[in-house]
Amino acid sequence: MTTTTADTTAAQVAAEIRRRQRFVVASHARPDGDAIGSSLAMALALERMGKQVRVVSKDRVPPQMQVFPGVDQIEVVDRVDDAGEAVIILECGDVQRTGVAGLERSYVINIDHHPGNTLYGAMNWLDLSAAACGEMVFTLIGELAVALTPEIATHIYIAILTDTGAFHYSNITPRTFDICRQCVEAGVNAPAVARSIFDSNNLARLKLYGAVLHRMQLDPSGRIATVYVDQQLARECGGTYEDTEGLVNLPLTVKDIVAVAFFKENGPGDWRVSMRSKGNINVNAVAREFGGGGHTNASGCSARGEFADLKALFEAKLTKAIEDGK
Ligand SMILES: [Mn+2]
Repeated sequence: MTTTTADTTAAQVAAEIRRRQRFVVASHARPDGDAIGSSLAMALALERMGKQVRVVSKDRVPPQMQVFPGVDQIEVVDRVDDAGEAVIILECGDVQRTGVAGLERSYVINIDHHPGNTLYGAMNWLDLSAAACGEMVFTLIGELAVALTPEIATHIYIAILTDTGAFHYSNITPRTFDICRQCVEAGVNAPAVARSIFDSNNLARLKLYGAVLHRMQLDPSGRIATVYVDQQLARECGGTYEDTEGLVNLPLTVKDIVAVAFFKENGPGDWRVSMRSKGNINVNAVAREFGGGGHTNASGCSARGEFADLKALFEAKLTKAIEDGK
């Protein structure tokens, strides 16, 4: 059965999974906790059903995630030649976000919680109310009647913990905590997971945080923080760009700061912009103006130009987002 609308249910997805044997599971490039957790929870559940499954990723798993079960089975690839009987794509608003070629040759099951999903699958199951794609995978695993092992539960928990900004974002619902409760009952060591993900810094990273925060600038209202890092600063501190993951969240620990734009220079005049916000301030709307996306409180996009010009531009966009969120 092929559905072209987003009205699909978890039960329909489960039915399509049951009738197939060989799967590829993929998520987005530069995988985050939801991408990795959702993919591995899905893969581990399929394996328990006796299915064959490959997990592929365009980019490697960040170091702080490498300690978790099953991470070593993720294949870092640019393309797949044999996409199995079905490809399950998690967490991707469009198929290009995987960064992996050849996936669309198979029967694509698109499972996502991002607004603006392009419905690229043969089957499209969307739930914009899910705090993490991991919540959807949890529901699907229940439909498939696979028991919640400690390993599967750990990956669901990682997905939720990271995609809610450690329970800071406005996407949280009672269901979020109900799923987390069931994960902890199934054996998740919640403090150990949090320590691994959030407290695995090295000294170079901490120094880089310090240098970047030292250059932080506030808009005249004091509500919007702008931080930026270029290759030279990263080198001087002995850190890498990978070490700046998580830094974007730090300015929001200041009570009066409600939105952050974090600029990373990829090359001359070529910037990756990550944004974070509190409450109803919709940084996804800002990111989408620049061809990016994400969620209300956490989004990203690319932008070209001089830093000073981009800083002014994003401050103006974020000021409008603050006003729209009131
Ligand atoms: Mn997600």
